[in-house]
Amino acid sequence: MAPTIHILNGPNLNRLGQREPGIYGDQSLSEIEKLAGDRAKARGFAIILRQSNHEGQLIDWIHEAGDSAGIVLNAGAYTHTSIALHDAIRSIAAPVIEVHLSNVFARESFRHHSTLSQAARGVICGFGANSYCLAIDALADLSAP
Ligand code: CA2
Repeated sequence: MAPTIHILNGPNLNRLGQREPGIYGDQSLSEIEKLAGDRAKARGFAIILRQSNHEGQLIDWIHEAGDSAGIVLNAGAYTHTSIALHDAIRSIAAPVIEVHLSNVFARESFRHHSTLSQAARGVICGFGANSYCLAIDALADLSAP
């Protein structure tokens, strides 16, 4: 059976494609998920796709994915505030790749700090929807024998 990876998206990412295309691109979350699904399949993974606007729900899903082949996590603005998500990442064995559509370092200073990066296996930002595909490639490389 194919190993499973989880793509978890946080608050407001369900609004993609409707506003601020100059920052986040013009694709909807469903379109990004389709792209990620295709890449995951090409890299031999089964994929679980989820989005929530609620921190506790994201924490529960991180726990659930704890023994999977990995998590691609765009925690939205919780990236910059959430010690609970940091602790959730540290509480599981699966590698977590933090992703962002935008280059957060080229934006407002409150986006320059991530509470998650220290706990994550790696961080990819600034490549739009391709950030997710690059993260899936990274998980595939990590699982390679
Ligand atoms: O660049 C990213 O992927 C972010 O994680 C997106 C978050 C933001 O808070 C992070 O700093 C960087 C925002 C999620 C989407 O917010 C929208 C805002 C306007 C229109 C549509 C979505």
